[in-house]
Amino acid sequence: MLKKDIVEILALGLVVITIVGLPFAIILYDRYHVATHFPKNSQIINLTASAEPCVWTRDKIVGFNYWWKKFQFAKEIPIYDDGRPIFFRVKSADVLHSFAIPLYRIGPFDIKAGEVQAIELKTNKALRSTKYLCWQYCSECHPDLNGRLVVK
Ligand SMILES: [Cu+2]
Repeated sequence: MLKKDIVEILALGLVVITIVGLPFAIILYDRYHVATHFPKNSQIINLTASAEPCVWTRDKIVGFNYWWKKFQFAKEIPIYDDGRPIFFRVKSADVLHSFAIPLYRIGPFDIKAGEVQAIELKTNKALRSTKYLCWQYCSECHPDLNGRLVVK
């Protein structure tokens, strides 16, 4: 076997490892980030906005499933009024969105595609079920980009 063949095989192996391993590395990094940046007992609500299809979803949108576009709309998100801190980790799968919870004067926070915004639901009021929404015009379906936080 020539030295050139060995180098080609190693390069091919590196490409395959990168393609297969990168999604796992991203998922592991995401878990590490959550474990090290939020209090241990937090309620963490991952939300992703997408203009096409028009949803706020708790599904993880990653490269391969983005094209299937079958995400469950998070029309109702349970939150627990048990004293634990509540954090939203909000992302956009495509265009610039904006996240707000008007009742608690939270936001609007710009949500750029590919970035994660960590937003704490901090209030001195008792928790009440309320609406969350996209605050800025992001697409034709913008008026439908809203859901409810339901206190349990
Ligand atoms: Cu919008």
